[in-house]
Amino acid sequence: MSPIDDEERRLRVGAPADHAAGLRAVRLSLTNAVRQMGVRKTVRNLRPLNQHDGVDCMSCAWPDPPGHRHTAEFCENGAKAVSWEGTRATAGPEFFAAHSIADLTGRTDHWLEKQGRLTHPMVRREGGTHYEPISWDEAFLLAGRQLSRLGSPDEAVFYTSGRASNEAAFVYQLLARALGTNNLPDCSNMCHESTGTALMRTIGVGKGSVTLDDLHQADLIVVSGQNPGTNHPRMLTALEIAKRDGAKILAINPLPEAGLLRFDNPQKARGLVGGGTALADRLLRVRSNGDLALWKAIGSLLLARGVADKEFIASSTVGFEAWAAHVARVDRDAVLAATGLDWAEVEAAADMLASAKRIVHCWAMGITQHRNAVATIKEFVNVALLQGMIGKPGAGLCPVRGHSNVQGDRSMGIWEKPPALFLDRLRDEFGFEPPREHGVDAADAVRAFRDGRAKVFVALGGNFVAAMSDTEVTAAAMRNADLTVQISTKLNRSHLEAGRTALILPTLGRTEQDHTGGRVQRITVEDSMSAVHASRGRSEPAGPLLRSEVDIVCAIAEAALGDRHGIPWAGFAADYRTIRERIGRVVPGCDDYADRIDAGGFTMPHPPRDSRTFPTPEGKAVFTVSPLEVLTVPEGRLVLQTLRSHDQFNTTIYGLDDRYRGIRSGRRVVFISAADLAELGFADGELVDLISEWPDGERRADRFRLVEYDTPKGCVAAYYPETNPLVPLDSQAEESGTPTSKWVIVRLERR
Ligand SMILES: Nc1nc2c(c(=O)[nH]1)N[C@H]1C(S)=C(S)[C@@H](COP(=O)(O)OP(=O)(O)OC[C@H]3O[C@@H](n4cnc5c(=O)[nH]c(N)nc54)[C@H](O)[C@@H]3O)O[C@H]1N2
Ligand SMILES: Nc1nc2c(c(=O)[nH]1)N[C@H]1C(S)=C(S)[C@@H](COP(=O)(O)OP(=O)(O)OC[C@H]3O[C@@H](n4cnc5c(=O)[nH]c(N)nc54)[C@H](O)[C@@H]3O)O[C@H]1N2
Ligand SMILES: [Mo]
Repeated sequence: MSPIDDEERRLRVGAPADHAAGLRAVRLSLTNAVRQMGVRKTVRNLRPLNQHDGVDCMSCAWPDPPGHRHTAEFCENGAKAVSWEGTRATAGPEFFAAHSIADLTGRTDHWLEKQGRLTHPMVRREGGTHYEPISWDEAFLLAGRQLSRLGSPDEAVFYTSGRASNEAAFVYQLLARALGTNNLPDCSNMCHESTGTALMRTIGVGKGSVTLDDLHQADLIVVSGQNPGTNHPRMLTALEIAKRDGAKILAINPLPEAGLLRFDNPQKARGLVGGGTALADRLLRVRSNGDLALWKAIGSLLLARGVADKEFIASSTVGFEAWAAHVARVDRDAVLAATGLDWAEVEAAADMLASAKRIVHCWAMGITQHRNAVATIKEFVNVALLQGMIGKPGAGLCPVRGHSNVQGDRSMGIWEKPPALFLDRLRDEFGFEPPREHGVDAADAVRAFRDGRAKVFVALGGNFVAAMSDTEVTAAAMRNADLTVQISTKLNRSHLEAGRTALILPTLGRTEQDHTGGRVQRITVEDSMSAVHASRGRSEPAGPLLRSEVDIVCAIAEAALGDRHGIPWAGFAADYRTIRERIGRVVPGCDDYADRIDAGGFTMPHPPRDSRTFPTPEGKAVFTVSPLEVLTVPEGRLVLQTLRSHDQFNTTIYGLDDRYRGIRSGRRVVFISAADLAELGFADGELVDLISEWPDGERRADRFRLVEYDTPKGCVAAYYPETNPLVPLDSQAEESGTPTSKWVIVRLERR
């Protein structure tokens, strides 16, 4: 029986949950942790999680509370991430001898990672059918030789997933730039790139402007396009604290996500006995992509009611008049068509904003992965500026980041469009002229390999083939590479759809002791609210051959560059503090980095948050005007959003359940409204193929079960990465280039 047949047979659909977390979640996470890691390792790994001088959890970028912390300062999904890394299962040379690459290609993503931790450097030589062991020295020689022989440094692409530490990220970008390229795409290109683009233009800093205290002190928290119950469970605690002090929550989401409705805090007796806290005071069931229109409408209503922080607007912003004139003309019918809401609902939401004194706007992928994502973010920034909700206690902009260190990686220079100041400081510190031309982002990287312009792909973590849009196109592009080098903890699709020669370099995870250079090494990370601190793994490495990311990157650099520019690669690997000293001299805002980390960490400067100064070209915060475009869908077609289940971390599938949405033992489902089922002539439970339509042709993903669900008419949802083959490579957000993973036009075909 094929894996898909098997999954189809087991799939069970029940009622969705109406609240998140609670005792059951804790029990499930502990049972699962002990099963995968054993009791000793469970205690060793979970106790220091998110504690002062502990291990930074890699499940999301939510910040740790500054003061008192609970004994168990982690969530169900954090425990899953730690158990997944800490598993006793391993996939070494015998495993790869027993399974050809063709065999592995036929397995599911869940099965691949479930085989356990990678323990040996492996190579698939040109024409080979299997991965075979290779020594570290030979692997570095091979990678170094290919990199040093390229016709142009731009034929190399260095991808980063947001789990890499600041130290690893810093030496990695140094390697790319010392070689001579800014080809540093990262998972951020598929994630919060739209946020960075919109915030840079409007407030001059591409990061959020709040601290955890601001959330606690807010009297209104807007949660747009985010499912915190699954993806940022510790955020629910912050929402609960704010609510206890009288805050209101406005959630904007097509789906009635359990974590937006009600929360049983597992850390408190009240949570344990049930009841819990009702979270969203109002849930606006916006139609997919309706947010831009919604915020224009809210802006116009607030203006009409005379809500404006006139002093702030006059002293600290530009562009107000043009924006006010623009939203005053917004057409109500267009807003209703785009949002699918009643006007009364829009007014009620505007009322909530009008009567609040301290507002925090939170958002995630439901906003950033749309064609007009940048315009949408700029639009609620307009509203935040109108109300002066930035740079004051209890108020601000709070993009909720995904990967635990994706923000830190950007600060360290993982960026295909590095700012000139960063490059100048890099030049001054290392005495070479870094390349100034922009590099490729994730989508352009695919195009470069597809068209033969790039030859070597190096990945510091992640699973590029499964995470990127247009799976077939991306996979074919990767197969076109001369060499792929994957620095990984677990087996995944990117190891199978790889270059003619392919290396897998197994690395330590964040929970593991790092004794590189014979000393106890720490690494550092930056959370979603710009707090930087150290993390030190506690458990025994999954195997004796594993090397740290820093060590691997420095060894590749040495093999590729020798002593070019006199960069002390071996010295960096032997003592990460020497990397932190360089970070302190290169990265803006990180002065005396090494010392301040030793003293317990610090929060990176953020001028709009700290002093209401805005480092835009105008020197002020900028109101922007974007056209209102109501995206329409041809007759008989639906808009598909691709999202996460409760049992996955991006392309890592922990299990086949999605408890909060009532799904068990299967992932190939499409959530669809009763109205669409009736209109299109389908029944709940039927099997369909999904076909996406795009000018350059159709794409298919086969065999999904229809699940009747409370989703707006015209909007369907299914899990990523199974649906990534449907997202066309060229379907990207304007300005930011992010794949439009939440806006894919599909039709259904009965099987
Ligand atoms: N356990 C766990 N934790 C994670 C991850 C994980 O996979 N598992 N991934 C990490 C990463 S990298 C990231 S980026 C974050 C992702 O965190 P989220 O952004 O919460 O992840 P998604 O599952 O993509 O959920 C998107 C949400 O947006 C809503 N949405 C979709 N389209 C629209 C729209 O047009 N408008 C509005 N208003 N809402 C919309 C969806 O209904 C859904 O609730 O989580 C991080 N944390
Ligand atoms: N259709 C669709 N596509 C999407 C999204 C979506 O919502 N819909 N979301 C996008 C988003 S927000 C993101 S962030 C990307 C995620 O893209 P990626 O970051 O590339 O993908 P992950 O699934 O997080 O990567 C998982 C792999 O990372 C490796 N790994 C785990 N831990 C470590 C470690 O400590 N070190 C190293 N070196 N490797 C490690 C393991 O081998 C594992 O298989 O996907 C994007 N793709
Ligand atoms: Mo992400």
